[in-house]
Amino acid sequence: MIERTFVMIKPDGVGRGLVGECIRRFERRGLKLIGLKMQRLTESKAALHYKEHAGKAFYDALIAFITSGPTVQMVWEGNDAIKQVREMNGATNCLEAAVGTIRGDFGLSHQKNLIHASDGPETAVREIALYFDESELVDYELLCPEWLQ
Ligand code: FUP
Repeated sequence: MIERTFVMIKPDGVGRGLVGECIRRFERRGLKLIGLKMQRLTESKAALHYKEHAGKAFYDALIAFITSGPTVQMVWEGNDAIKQVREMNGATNCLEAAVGTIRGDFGLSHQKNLIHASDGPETAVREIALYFDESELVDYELLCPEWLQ
């Protein structure tokens, strides 16, 4: 089933010059980039993004980290995109992420884990709407989409 998922490259991913690497992986997999922007998150935006974690022991440090530098927001579309992107990112803690995933190949931290992706269909809808107007999502055809179904 064709799905949309929200992906964000975190301040460590931007600061380490891994934006292109992440985009390259998703593009080569066959996913379609339909939304893209860059911003430094305000505390209030970060609090909305991570509202499910409010009150947890790691919450304050997480908000400080995610607002510490620029981030890149993307919407990717494709067959089973939500699960496939999560698998390409790897386990939340980079120390437990499989080699071959973005976190397993480029990270060594639990908190500074380079990239975020929606964990389910409802989350994807909520997160896309948090960062993008529908008018900012672009409709176009990839070359040879029949190879990706
Ligand atoms: P994920 O779904 O992989 O983005 O992970 P979670 O929603 O469980 O956690 C959100 C972020 O909080 C993670 F990306 C990293 C951070 N975190 C910690 O710093 N410590 C923890 O114990 C758990 C999560």
